[in-house]
Amino acid sequence: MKRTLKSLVIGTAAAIAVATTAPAGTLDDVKKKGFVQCGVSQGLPGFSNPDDKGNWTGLDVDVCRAVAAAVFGDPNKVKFTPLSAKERFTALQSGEVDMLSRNTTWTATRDTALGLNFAGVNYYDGQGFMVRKSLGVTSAKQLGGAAVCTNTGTTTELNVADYFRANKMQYEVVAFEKSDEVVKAYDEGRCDVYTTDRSGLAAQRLKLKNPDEHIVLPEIISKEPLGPVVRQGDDQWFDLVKWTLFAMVNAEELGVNSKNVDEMKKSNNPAIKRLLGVEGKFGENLGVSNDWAYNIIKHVGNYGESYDRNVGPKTPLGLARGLNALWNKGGIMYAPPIR
Ligand SMILES: N[C@@H](CCC(=O)N[C@@H](CS)C(=O)NCC(=O)O)C(=O)O
Repeated sequence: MKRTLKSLVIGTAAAIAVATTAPAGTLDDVKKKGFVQCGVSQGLPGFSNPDDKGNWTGLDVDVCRAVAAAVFGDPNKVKFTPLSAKERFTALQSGEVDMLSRNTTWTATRDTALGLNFAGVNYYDGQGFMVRKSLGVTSAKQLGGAAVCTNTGTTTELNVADYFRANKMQYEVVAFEKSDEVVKAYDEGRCDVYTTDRSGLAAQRLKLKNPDEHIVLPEIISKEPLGPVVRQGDDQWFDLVKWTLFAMVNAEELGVNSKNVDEMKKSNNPAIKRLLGVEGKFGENLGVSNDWAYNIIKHVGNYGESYDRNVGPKTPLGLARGLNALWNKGGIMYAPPIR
């Protein structure tokens, strides 16, 4: 609690400083200290989750590891700071973390007034509702009068207010800062509905006593483009995080993955040559070595590999690619070209 208050004060000061003095140099700082400090969620299976040995995995964790691989050629040169939704922005503004990769929705306010920059989208999502099957509800439109469990400091809170107001339904919010408190309250029946990003519902459902007794309703009530975030005013670091994500998406599009990347270095395809640093000085222009993307792909994989490993149909989350499929495969995942 104390830390939250302190970082809130620092966070406010830093936000003002960001807006006026534009401090830079995160890449140099990261190189000097030898690791990336990455803000992640406190435990969201498939996205950022520690095992019993403190080893973090997930789609969001992979973005942190990919940045470490781009800077150091080593995906392990990263330290993780678990942050609640409420704490996350002050932690980034104050410099406690170098970047945030934590199921964070790109919104206008966050991208402007908070002094932050979104480096892209690593998961296109939308907000949904989960209920007990025994409630007998099949549509969110039947939720009038419900007690709704959710997290504080999120877009979720705001969307649910909009949705119930627009549909002229009464509701009661039961909100907590920590996600596990939300899960517990919902599981204990203190609320009828659990609402968050649909990917979050798929992840948190796994923590319930009897996951099969719950269903996610069909309505998707918002756009939640989730992606990594950096401080405003540091274009070099912004570029690096942005192009790390783009490299993973471009690698999938070009058919380059962690298994074939060494072979692919011999490819005649000029786009692959540029991606892997065989031609051009794209890494140098980012302030890292020219094999930056090779290192990302070799050690972390392309976007599709990361998706399949962490959240895809063969994982406990079982999320279909949907919107997150590549733009030429029916989705909207698209990266500008490396040239
Ligand atoms: N995408 C929304 C919601 C993000 C959010 O914090 N969701 C909760 C519920 S899924 C969460 O991440 N919990 C995991 C944790 O705090 O470790 C936002 O950016 O405001």
